[in-house]
Amino acid sequence: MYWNCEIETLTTDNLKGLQLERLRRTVARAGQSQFYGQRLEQAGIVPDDLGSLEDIRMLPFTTKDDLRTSSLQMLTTPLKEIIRLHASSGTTGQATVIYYTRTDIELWADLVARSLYMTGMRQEDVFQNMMGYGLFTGGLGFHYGAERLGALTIPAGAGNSKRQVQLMRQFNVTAIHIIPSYALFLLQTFEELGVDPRDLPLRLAYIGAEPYSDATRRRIEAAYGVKAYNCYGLSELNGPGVAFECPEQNGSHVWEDSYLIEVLDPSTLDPVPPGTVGELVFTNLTRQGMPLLRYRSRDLASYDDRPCPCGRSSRRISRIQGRTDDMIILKGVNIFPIQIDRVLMRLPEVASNYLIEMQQTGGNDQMVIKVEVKQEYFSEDLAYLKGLQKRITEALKSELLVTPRVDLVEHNSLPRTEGKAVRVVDSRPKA
Ligand code: ADP
Ligand code: K
Ligand code: ZN
Repeated sequence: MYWNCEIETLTTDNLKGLQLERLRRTVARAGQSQFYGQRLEQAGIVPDDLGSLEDIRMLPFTTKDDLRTSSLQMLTTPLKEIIRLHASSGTTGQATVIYYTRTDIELWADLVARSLYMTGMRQEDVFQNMMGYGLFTGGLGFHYGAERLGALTIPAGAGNSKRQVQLMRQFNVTAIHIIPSYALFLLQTFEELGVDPRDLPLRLAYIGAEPYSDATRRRIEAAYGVKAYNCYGLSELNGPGVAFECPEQNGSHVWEDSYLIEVLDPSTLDPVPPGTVGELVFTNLTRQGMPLLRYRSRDLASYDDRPCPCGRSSRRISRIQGRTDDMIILKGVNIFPIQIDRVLMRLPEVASNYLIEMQQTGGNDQMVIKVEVKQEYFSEDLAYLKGLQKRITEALKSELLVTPRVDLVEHNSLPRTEGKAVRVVDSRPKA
């Protein structure tokens, strides 16, 4: 049941003890880099000052901008010890680069293996990894983890939909790793090929890399006949496998023996209580080449410290509500795309894609949501379509508290990417 029983079921006190010991070691190690050497000296902190985990608040934060300008200066070892680099996808600007030693790669693979094992993957499984191989961590990160576990691993990569379906059939694939928006899109290829994914031996899907609602997860589970698990990670902290859902599907366990998590109010930077949404801030506890201290992820979620029936002691985080960068402000109301996802994906008439457009007309901001309608509902009956449009608008209004304009569009008419979905287009003039 557990990949690493001792670590996964530590008592809370022992887990905290381990974290404190590793935190001190990490601060000492980070201090050997030019970047943190200076930062820690400016702050006047030495590892022995950390008497408890709460003392982490004495340490300086690390931001995405720090990484953009100084990632080489964060290395604690000479380049000859570094064997790999990855970069973030660059979703919100210039990509950031992360360097790994051999030990870093091994520890990371072990965490991914631990995550997959937790959800029931075993050596007998055949695993198709449909994430982009390359600089993006979702490809190689999962690949090494699944191999570490011992599953037969197919490095399918992203895109090429027909081939994905063929591979699944040819090799009796039982587990897939796929971006959720792509999983919904791929259903159409299945349909074109006359294949029902529920007839395949598939039983597990790992979905993450972009925000999505539980309604999207349930759609994927129903259409593929699988249990779909949320996986969360970011390249800055290694990549996938920072937090992962257990079979209870009640939030994602953060691997706290390796990542120290803080959930902070993004404006005051004070810790928020369990259940309150805040910014996730992470500190590496085992990384060698490039340990990050208090990295501000800009991802928003809440945490839950109640015991989980699965017996693992690590705390759980909620679904990511969005990034601080993704927040849309409309008529003074804060909106995250996942709220729109939640409403739309619950409606049976709505197909798998939608686009949020921020427009300005006559000095007023307007949100236009283009919604793809399933073929069988896209009738020529105008009265029916008008009624549908009205129902969707009402459902969105009660969730968002402002009224968007809803445009119904034909199935498959909105732009697609093979990677993370682009949900928001802002065509307003820049202030
Ligand atoms: P980028 O920040 O450029 O997209 P990464 O490829 O490292 O770079 O992606 C990490 C980010 O992807 C996270 O910070 C988070 O915003 C998003 N992400 C990853 N997994 C999930 C998930 N399960 N749910 C929601 N968002 C996720
Ligand atoms: K095997
Ligand atoms: Zn659990």
